[in-house]
Amino acid sequence: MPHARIESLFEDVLRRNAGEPEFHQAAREVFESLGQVIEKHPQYADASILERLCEPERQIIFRVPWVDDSGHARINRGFRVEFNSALGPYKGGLRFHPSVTLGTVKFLGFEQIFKNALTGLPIGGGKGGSDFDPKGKSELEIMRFCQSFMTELYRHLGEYTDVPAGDIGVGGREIGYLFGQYKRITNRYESGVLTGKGVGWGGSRARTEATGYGAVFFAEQMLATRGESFDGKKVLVSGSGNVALYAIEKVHQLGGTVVACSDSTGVVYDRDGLDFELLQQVKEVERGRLSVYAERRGAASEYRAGGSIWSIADETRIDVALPSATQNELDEADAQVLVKSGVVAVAEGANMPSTPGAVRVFSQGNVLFGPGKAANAGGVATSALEMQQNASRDSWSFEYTEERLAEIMRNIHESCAATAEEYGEPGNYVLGANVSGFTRVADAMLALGVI
Ligand code: NDP
Ligand code: 2IT
Repeated sequence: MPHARIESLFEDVLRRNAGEPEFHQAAREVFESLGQVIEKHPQYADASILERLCEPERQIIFRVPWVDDSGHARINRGFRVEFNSALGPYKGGLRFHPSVTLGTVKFLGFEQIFKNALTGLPIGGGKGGSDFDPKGKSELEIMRFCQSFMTELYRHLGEYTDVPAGDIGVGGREIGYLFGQYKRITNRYESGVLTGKGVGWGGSRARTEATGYGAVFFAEQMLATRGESFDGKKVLVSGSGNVALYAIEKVHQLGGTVVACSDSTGVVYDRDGLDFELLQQVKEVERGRLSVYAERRGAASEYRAGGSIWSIADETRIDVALPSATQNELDEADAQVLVKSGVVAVAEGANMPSTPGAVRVFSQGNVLFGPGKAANAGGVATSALEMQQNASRDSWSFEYTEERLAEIMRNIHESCAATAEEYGEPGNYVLGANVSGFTRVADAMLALGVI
């Protein structure tokens, strides 16, 4: 840590949040960028802005009881961490995955504060979820779970208070059940209380595509600083969920070729490029596994059960990597393989997918590295556009919404690049994103007083 006060504050974060290593990791990464800012602006330290930022405004933990198809009562744990509302209502997704703990939700909520500030839109930071595992559950079990989850959470939500959306394991189907239950309990058709809704009932066009498209737009901007584009580039995209899928589509539209993607059980490697339509059919429509995609694709596809997607860079030259599955999925050794392969740009579609060691390797290797809070901000930004449409009872075209998204990603890139330059580290998007996001939230917190 570059600064004594920040160092001692980080010790406090460790002590006050024991057993939450992902939160520690996210906080450490932001703190490491803030030395110069704190020196330059003593008013932030005087008002204990960092201390306040690390303490969520409110944390809600609740029991989620539901009945499975065989009639057994099942219990999960629900979370919502309302981290910071200096810039707007708490905003951030819900994650349903068996690995979810309070620490997971806190790391995601903390990242979300700065990400949302970077969008320039009026949204605060929050995150939620449950250790519920949607895998292998029937449609009715998913519905009952979502209804029970909302029966407890609804009292904390509202379009001016807290506006959840999707994340891992939560997509349009789950948002539908959650919204239905909210509407039923409150007797209000309050469209702006959730985002990621279906286009036919208050959702925004391009929200489904927004995170993946946005990550590719961000990478495109980074490449442009070196006079390069996606045209002819060979790309790896990890994951095969919402973010990965639409990152793949956009890379192909821009003339690049995505040769591999993955899920938690394996990797598909298609030397001549993935078949986006087939992938979308298997993953989004049929909710199938990647192994099914590989089977249907036949000789054009190789399925590697349990394999690592990054090791493909050991076999063939890779130009761009877009980690889009989950946290800490790309470690130092993976980063070394990518750098050796000649990778020029990495943009994080997922939240914190690269370990600190991996980020160091990219930086030493002069790789353009777009951290998640900048590169994947297109999803939440388009959620804010959905809130705008809901507030005006309007519905925009796909083309208009996508152009707004592209413009927001250009602005985020510009403000990260300009801030990095101002702080003497041109090209350091980690520093640029952390300082730029922090400054916007900190200035609003100063203006609002000690609350
Ligand atoms: P999905 O649930 O649609 O897809 C998740 C993908 O990641 C699946 O392929 C899944 O494989 C894989 N995955 C999840 N957990 C693990 C794990 N522990 N180990 C290995 N693979 C895993 O989620 P999203 O695409 O929405 O989210 C992906 C990432 O993007 C997350 O980090 C999320 O926080 C981030 N993000 C999402 C946004 C959004 O708008 N949805 C916005 C910004 C960031 P499997 O099916 O086998 O579990
Ligand atoms: O990590 C994220 O930014 C999201 N999961 C999207 C949040 C949102 O409110 O759209």
